[in-house]
Amino acid sequence: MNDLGKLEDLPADYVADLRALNLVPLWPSLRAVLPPKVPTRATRATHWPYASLKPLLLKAGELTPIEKAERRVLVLANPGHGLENMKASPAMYLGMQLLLPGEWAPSHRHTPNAVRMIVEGEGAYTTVDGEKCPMSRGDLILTPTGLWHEHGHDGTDPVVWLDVLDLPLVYYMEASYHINGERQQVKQGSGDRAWTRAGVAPTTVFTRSDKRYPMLRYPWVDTRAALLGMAADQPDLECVQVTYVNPETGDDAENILGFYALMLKPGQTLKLPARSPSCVFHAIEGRADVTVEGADQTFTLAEADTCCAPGYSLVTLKNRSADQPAFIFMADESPLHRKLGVYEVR
Ligand code: 1HN
Repeated sequence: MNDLGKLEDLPADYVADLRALNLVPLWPSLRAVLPPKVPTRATRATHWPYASLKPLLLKAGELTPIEKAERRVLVLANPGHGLENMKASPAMYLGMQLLLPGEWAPSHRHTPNAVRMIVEGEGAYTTVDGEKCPMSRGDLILTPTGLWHEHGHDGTDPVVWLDVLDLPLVYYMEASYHINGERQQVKQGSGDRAWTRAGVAPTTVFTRSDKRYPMLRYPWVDTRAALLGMAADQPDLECVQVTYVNPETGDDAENILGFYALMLKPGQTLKLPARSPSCVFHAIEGRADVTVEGADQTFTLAEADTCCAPGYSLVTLKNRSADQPAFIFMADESPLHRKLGVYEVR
Protein backbone atom coordinates (compact mmCIF):
# COMPACT_ATOMS: atom_id res chain seq x y z
CA MET A 1 0.00 0.00 0.00
CA ASN A 2 1.70 3.19 -1.13
CA ASP A 3 1.41 6.11 1.21
CA LEU A 4 0.21 9.28 -0.37
CA GLY A 5 2.65 11.70 1.17
CA LYS A 6 2.53 13.82 4.27
CA LEU A 7 1.42 17.34 4.83
CA GLU A 8 5.05 18.15 5.73
CA ASP A 9 6.12 17.13 2.20
CA LEU A 10 4.40 20.26 0.89
CA PRO A 11 6.01 23.70 1.04
CA ALA A 12 5.00 25.42 4.28
CA ASP A 13 3.96 28.64 2.50
CA TYR A 14 1.69 26.62 0.18
CA VAL A 15 0.01 24.90 3.14
CA ALA A 16 -0.34 28.33 4.81
CA ASP A 17 -2.00 29.74 1.66
CA LEU A 18 -4.43 26.82 1.63
CA ARG A 19 -5.26 27.23 5.32
CA ALA A 20 -5.91 30.93 4.92
CA LEU A 21 -8.67 30.01 2.46
CA ASN A 22 -10.00 27.12 4.64
CA LEU A 23 -8.65 24.56 2.20
CA VAL A 24 -7.00 21.22 2.99
CA PRO A 25 -5.25 18.78 0.64
CA LEU A 26 -6.97 15.39 0.67
CA TRP A 27 -4.14 13.04 -0.30
CA PRO A 28 -2.10 13.15 2.94
CA SER A 29 -5.24 12.12 4.88
CA LEU A 30 -6.89 9.79 2.37
CA ARG A 31 -5.57 6.54 3.87
CA ALA A 32 -6.57 7.62 7.36
CA VAL A 33 -10.21 8.24 6.44
CA LEU A 34 -10.39 5.24 4.08
CA PRO A 35 -8.20 2.54 5.62
CA PRO A 36 -7.80 -0.73 3.72
CA LYS A 37 -10.54 -3.38 4.20
CA VAL A 38 -11.36 -2.79 7.88
CA PRO A 39 -12.43 0.55 9.42
CA THR A 40 -10.40 2.21 12.13
CA ARG A 41 -12.36 1.83 15.36
CA ALA A 42 -11.91 3.94 18.47
CA THR A 43 -14.37 1.68 20.31
CA ARG A 44 -12.55 -0.64 22.71
CA ALA A 45 -13.98 -3.85 24.10
CA THR A 46 -14.86 -2.65 27.59
CA HIS A 47 -16.40 -4.33 30.63
CA TRP A 48 -18.37 -2.56 33.38
CA PRO A 49 -18.83 -5.01 36.28
CA TYR A 50 -21.98 -4.21 38.25
CA ALA A 51 -20.50 -5.27 41.61
CA SER A 52 -17.83 -2.53 41.34
CA LEU A 53 -20.14 0.11 39.91
CA LYS A 54 -23.07 -0.31 42.30
CA PRO A 55 -21.42 1.05 45.48
CA LEU A 56 -20.34 4.16 43.54
CA LEU A 57 -23.86 4.63 42.21
CA LEU A 58 -25.32 4.29 45.72
CA LYS A 59 -22.71 6.79 46.90
CA ALA A 60 -23.97 9.22 44.23
CA GLY A 61 -27.36 8.79 45.92
CA GLU A 62 -25.86 10.13 49.15
CA LEU A 63 -23.79 12.86 47.54
CA THR A 64 -26.29 14.33 45.09
CA PRO A 65 -30.01 14.82 45.70
CA ILE A 66 -32.28 14.02 42.74
CA GLU A 67 -33.54 17.62 42.70
CA LYS A 68 -30.02 18.70 41.85
CA ALA A 69 -29.16 15.92 39.41
CA GLU A 70 -32.55 15.57 37.60
CA ARG A 71 -31.20 12.20 36.43
CA ARG A 72 -28.70 10.47 38.75
CA VAL A 73 -26.56 8.51 36.34
CA LEU A 74 -23.06 7.10 36.10
CA VAL A 75 -22.13 6.98 32.43
CA LEU A 76 -20.49 3.81 31.09
CA ALA A 77 -17.90 5.54 28.94
CA ASN A 78 -15.61 3.81 26.48
CA PRO A 79 -11.99 4.86 27.12
CA GLY A 80 -11.28 4.52 23.40
CA HIS A 81 -13.59 7.45 22.70
CA GLY A 82 -12.32 9.57 25.63
CA LEU A 83 -14.31 9.30 28.85
CA GLU A 84 -15.61 12.87 28.67
CA ASN A 85 -17.31 12.13 25.34
CA MET A 86 -19.69 9.72 27.09
CA LYS A 87 -19.85 7.16 24.29
CA ALA A 88 -19.94 3.39 24.62
CA SER A 89 -19.60 3.22 20.83
CA PRO A 90 -19.95 5.71 17.95
CA ALA A 91 -23.75 5.84 18.27
CA MET A 92 -24.48 4.40 21.71
CA TYR A 93 -24.58 6.04 25.12
CA LEU A 94 -24.91 3.83 28.22
CA GLY A 95 -25.63 4.92 31.77
CA MET A 96 -26.63 3.30 35.06
CA GLN A 97 -29.36 5.32 36.71
CA LEU A 98 -30.34 5.24 40.39
CA LEU A 99 -33.74 6.22 41.76
CA LEU A 100 -34.30 6.04 45.53
CA PRO A 101 -37.65 5.41 47.23
CA GLY A 102 -39.86 8.49 47.10
CA GLU A 103 -37.73 10.26 44.50
CA TRP A 104 -39.08 11.92 41.40
CA ALA A 105 -37.19 12.59 38.16
CA PRO A 106 -39.21 15.32 36.46
CA SER A 107 -40.83 15.20 33.04
CA HIS A 108 -38.93 16.14 29.93
CA ARG A 109 -38.64 15.15 26.32
CA HIS A 110 -35.74 15.20 23.92
CA THR A 111 -34.63 14.31 20.42
CA PRO A 112 -32.37 11.32 21.24
CA ASN A 113 -34.18 7.98 21.58
CA ALA A 114 -33.75 6.09 24.85
CA VAL A 115 -34.56 2.70 26.30
CA ARG A 116 -34.25 1.47 29.86
CA MET A 117 -33.32 -2.09 30.83
CA ILE A 118 -34.27 -2.59 34.47
CA VAL A 119 -31.36 -4.02 36.48
CA GLU A 120 -32.69 -4.33 40.01
CA GLY A 121 -35.32 -3.19 42.50
CA GLU A 122 -39.11 -3.04 42.54
CA GLY A 123 -41.65 -0.25 42.91
CA ALA A 124 -40.32 2.30 40.42
CA TYR A 125 -42.16 3.30 37.28
CA THR A 126 -41.67 5.58 34.36
CA THR A 127 -44.49 7.45 32.68
CA VAL A 128 -43.94 7.70 28.92
CA ASP A 129 -46.39 9.65 26.75
CA GLY A 130 -48.98 9.35 29.55
CA GLU A 131 -48.55 5.58 29.93
CA LYS A 132 -47.44 4.42 33.36
CA CYS A 133 -44.86 1.65 32.93
CA PRO A 134 -43.95 -0.34 36.04
CA MET A 135 -40.27 -1.29 36.22
CA SER A 136 -39.21 -4.85 37.03
CA ARG A 137 -35.90 -6.57 36.45
CA GLY A 138 -35.33 -7.39 32.79
CA ASP A 139 -38.18 -5.23 31.48
CA LEU A 140 -37.37 -3.07 28.48
CA ILE A 141 -39.08 0.32 28.40
CA LEU A 142 -38.89 2.65 25.39
CA THR A 143 -38.74 6.41 25.52
CA PRO A 144 -38.57 7.17 21.80
CA THR A 145 -37.66 10.54 20.37
CA GLY A 146 -39.95 13.39 21.37
CA LEU A 147 -42.06 11.53 23.96
CA TRP A 148 -42.51 12.98 27.44
CA HIS A 149 -41.04 10.84 30.22
CA GLU A 150 -40.56 11.02 33.97
CA HIS A 151 -39.63 8.52 36.68
CA GLY A 152 -41.12 7.86 40.14
CA HIS A 153 -40.57 5.32 42.90
CA ASP A 154 -43.21 4.06 45.39
CA GLY A 155 -41.11 1.11 46.63
CA THR A 156 -38.76 0.65 49.55
CA ASP A 157 -35.37 -0.16 48.01
CA PRO A 158 -33.11 1.54 45.46
CA VAL A 159 -33.98 0.89 41.81
CA VAL A 160 -31.27 0.78 39.16
CA TRP A 161 -31.63 0.63 35.41
CA LEU A 162 -29.43 0.74 32.33
CA ASP A 163 -30.16 3.62 29.96
CA VAL A 164 -29.27 3.11 26.29
CA LEU A 165 -29.52 6.19 24.08
CA ASP A 166 -28.46 7.13 20.56
CA LEU A 167 -27.23 10.41 22.05
CA PRO A 168 -23.70 10.34 20.52
CA LEU A 169 -25.17 10.17 17.02
CA VAL A 170 -27.92 12.72 17.57
CA TYR A 171 -25.43 15.07 19.26
CA TYR A 172 -22.96 14.62 16.37
CA MET A 173 -25.76 15.59 13.99
CA GLU A 174 -26.26 18.79 16.02
CA ALA A 175 -29.85 17.68 16.61
CA SER A 176 -29.77 17.01 20.37
CA TYR A 177 -31.90 19.14 22.68
CA HIS A 178 -34.48 18.78 25.46
CA ILE A 179 -37.63 20.52 26.74
CA ASN A 180 -38.77 20.40 30.37
CA GLY A 181 -42.45 19.78 31.05
CA GLU A 182 -45.15 19.46 33.67
CA ARG A 183 -46.01 16.28 35.51
CA GLN A 184 -47.95 14.07 33.06
CA GLN A 185 -51.55 12.99 33.42
CA VAL A 186 -51.60 9.21 33.40
CA LYS A 187 -53.83 7.88 30.61
CA GLN A 188 -55.83 4.66 30.67
CA GLY A 189 -54.39 1.67 28.88
CA SER A 190 -51.02 0.12 28.29
CA GLY A 191 -49.34 -1.30 25.21
CA ASP A 192 -48.00 -4.37 26.97
CA ARG A 193 -51.58 -5.40 27.84
CA ALA A 194 -53.08 -4.51 24.46
CA TRP A 195 -50.37 -6.26 22.40
CA THR A 196 -50.18 -9.26 24.66
CA ARG A 197 -49.48 -12.03 22.14
CA ALA A 198 -47.64 -12.14 18.85
CA GLY A 199 -49.97 -13.10 16.00
CA VAL A 200 -53.00 -11.07 17.09
CA ALA A 201 -53.20 -7.27 17.10
CA PRO A 202 -55.78 -5.03 18.78
CA THR A 203 -58.48 -3.99 16.29
CA THR A 204 -61.30 -1.50 16.86
CA VAL A 205 -64.09 -1.71 14.24
CA PHE A 206 -61.58 -3.20 11.80
CA THR A 207 -59.11 -0.43 12.52
CA ARG A 208 -55.57 -1.16 13.62
CA SER A 209 -53.41 1.20 15.60
CA ASP A 210 -51.30 3.60 13.58
CA LYS A 211 -49.21 4.76 16.53
CA ARG A 212 -45.52 4.80 15.68
CA TYR A 213 -44.74 3.38 19.16
CA PRO A 214 -47.74 1.23 20.15
CA MET A 215 -45.77 -0.72 22.76
CA LEU A 216 -43.58 1.09 25.28
CA ARG A 217 -42.97 -1.66 27.85
CA TYR A 218 -41.71 -5.16 27.03
CA PRO A 219 -42.11 -7.24 30.22
CA TRP A 220 -39.23 -9.63 30.88
CA VAL A 221 -41.63 -12.48 31.83
CA ASP A 222 -42.96 -12.46 28.26
CA THR A 223 -39.59 -12.11 26.53
CA ARG A 224 -38.10 -14.87 28.68
CA ALA A 225 -41.06 -17.15 27.94
CA ALA A 226 -40.64 -16.47 24.20
CA LEU A 227 -36.97 -17.52 24.35
CA LEU A 228 -37.72 -20.67 26.34
CA GLY A 229 -40.56 -21.52 23.97
CA MET A 230 -38.33 -21.03 20.95
CA ALA A 231 -35.59 -23.23 22.43
CA ALA A 232 -38.10 -25.97 23.30
CA ASP A 233 -39.68 -25.80 19.84
CA GLN A 234 -36.37 -26.04 17.97
CA PRO A 235 -33.91 -28.03 20.11
CA ASP A 236 -31.20 -27.87 17.42
CA LEU A 237 -31.40 -24.10 17.03
CA GLU A 238 -27.95 -22.57 17.60
CA CYS A 239 -28.92 -18.97 18.17
CA VAL A 240 -31.98 -18.50 20.39
CA GLN A 241 -32.57 -14.79 19.97
CA VAL A 242 -35.51 -12.39 19.72
CA THR A 243 -35.64 -8.82 18.45
CA TYR A 244 -37.67 -6.16 20.26
CA VAL A 245 -40.04 -4.94 17.54
CA ASN A 246 -42.95 -2.63 16.95
CA PRO A 247 -45.75 -5.23 17.26
CA GLU A 248 -47.85 -3.56 14.53
CA THR A 249 -45.20 -3.45 11.83
CA GLY A 250 -42.50 -5.90 12.86
CA ASP A 251 -39.93 -3.11 12.40
CA ASP A 252 -37.20 -2.48 14.96
CA ALA A 253 -38.67 -1.01 18.14
CA GLU A 254 -36.74 2.24 17.62
CA ASN A 255 -35.25 4.02 14.61
CA ILE A 256 -31.54 4.09 15.27
CA LEU A 257 -30.54 1.38 17.77
CA GLY A 258 -31.62 -2.27 17.78
CA PHE A 259 -32.52 -4.29 20.89
CA TYR A 260 -32.47 -8.07 21.34
CA ALA A 261 -32.62 -10.77 23.98
CA LEU A 262 -30.57 -13.92 23.66
CA MET A 263 -30.71 -17.21 25.51
CA LEU A 264 -27.55 -19.27 25.91
CA LYS A 265 -28.42 -22.86 26.61
CA PRO A 266 -26.66 -24.61 29.53
CA GLY A 267 -22.98 -24.94 28.63
CA GLN A 268 -23.49 -23.36 25.19
CA THR A 269 -20.75 -21.56 23.28
CA LEU A 270 -22.18 -19.25 20.61
CA LYS A 271 -20.01 -17.64 17.97
CA LEU A 272 -21.47 -14.46 16.56
CA PRO A 273 -20.28 -13.38 13.11
CA ALA A 274 -18.33 -10.15 12.61
CA ARG A 275 -20.85 -7.44 11.72
CA SER A 276 -20.42 -3.76 11.00
CA PRO A 277 -22.29 -2.34 14.04
CA SER A 278 -20.89 -2.07 17.56
CA CYS A 279 -22.74 -4.15 20.11
CA VAL A 280 -23.53 -4.00 23.83
CA PHE A 281 -24.14 -7.06 26.04
CA HIS A 282 -25.84 -7.01 29.43
CA ALA A 283 -26.45 -10.13 31.54
CA ILE A 284 -30.07 -10.27 32.74
CA GLU A 285 -29.76 -13.75 34.25
CA GLY A 286 -26.76 -16.04 34.57
CA ARG A 287 -23.10 -15.56 33.68
CA ALA A 288 -21.32 -15.71 30.36
CA ASP A 289 -17.76 -15.40 29.11
CA VAL A 290 -17.51 -12.84 26.35
CA THR A 291 -14.49 -13.01 24.05
CA VAL A 292 -13.99 -10.20 21.56
CA GLU A 293 -11.56 -10.94 18.75
CA GLY A 294 -8.60 -8.61 19.03
CA ALA A 295 -9.22 -7.68 22.66
CA ASP A 296 -6.61 -9.38 24.79
CA GLN A 297 -8.88 -10.70 27.50
CA THR A 298 -12.13 -12.56 28.00
CA PHE A 299 -14.70 -10.81 30.18
CA THR A 300 -16.83 -12.82 32.51
CA LEU A 301 -20.18 -11.10 32.30
CA ALA A 302 -21.72 -11.69 35.72
CA GLU A 303 -25.40 -10.96 36.36
CA ALA A 304 -26.13 -7.23 35.77
CA ASP A 305 -22.71 -6.66 34.13
CA THR A 306 -22.45 -4.76 30.86
CA CYS A 307 -19.80 -4.82 28.14
CA CYS A 308 -19.37 -3.62 24.58
CA ALA A 309 -17.59 -4.77 21.46
CA PRO A 310 -16.51 -2.70 18.45
CA GLY A 311 -18.02 -3.39 15.03
CA TYR A 312 -16.35 -5.78 12.55
CA SER A 313 -15.19 -8.09 15.35
CA LEU A 314 -16.06 -11.70 16.09
CA VAL A 315 -17.69 -12.17 19.46
CA THR A 316 -17.96 -15.51 21.27
CA LEU A 317 -20.38 -15.98 24.17
CA LYS A 318 -20.09 -18.93 26.52
CA ASN A 319 -22.61 -19.78 29.20
CA ARG A 320 -20.69 -20.40 32.45
CA SER A 321 -23.41 -22.68 33.78
CA ALA A 322 -23.68 -26.33 32.75
CA ASP A 323 -27.27 -26.69 33.94
CA GLN A 324 -29.00 -23.28 33.68
CA PRO A 325 -29.66 -21.05 30.68
CA ALA A 326 -28.15 -17.56 30.62
CA PHE A 327 -30.13 -14.57 29.31
CA ILE A 328 -28.38 -11.66 27.65
CA PHE A 329 -29.81 -8.30 26.57
CA MET A 330 -28.13 -6.81 23.52
CA ALA A 331 -28.18 -3.36 21.95
CA ASP A 332 -26.54 -2.49 18.64
CA GLU A 333 -26.39 0.01 15.81
CA SER A 334 -27.96 -2.27 13.17
CA PRO A 335 -31.05 -0.17 12.32
CA LEU A 336 -28.77 2.80 11.71
CA HIS A 337 -26.31 0.80 9.58
CA ARG A 338 -29.16 -0.73 7.56
CA LYS A 339 -30.81 2.62 6.91
CA LEU A 340 -27.48 4.07 5.83
CA GLY A 341 -26.77 1.07 3.58
CA VAL A 342 -23.48 0.20 5.33
CA TYR A 343 -24.68 -2.89 7.24
CA GLU A 344 -22.35 -5.85 6.70
CA VAL A 345 -21.98 -9.39 7.98
CA ARG A 346 -18.51 -10.75 7.28
C1 1HN B 1 -32.30 11.13 29.97
O1 1HN B 1 -33.33 11.90 29.62
C2 1HN B 1 -32.49 10.12 30.90
O2 1HN B 1 -34.81 10.51 31.12
C3 1HN B 1 -31.42 9.32 31.24
O3 1HN B 1 -33.90 9.11 32.45
C4 1HN B 1 -30.18 9.50 30.70
C5 1HN B 1 -28.73 10.74 29.24
C6 1HN B 1 -28.51 11.72 28.35
C7 1HN B 1 -29.54 12.55 27.96
C8 1HN B 1 -30.80 12.36 28.47
C9 1HN B 1 -33.84 9.89 31.53
C10 1HN B 1 -29.96 10.52 29.78
C11 1HN B 1 -31.04 11.35 29.40
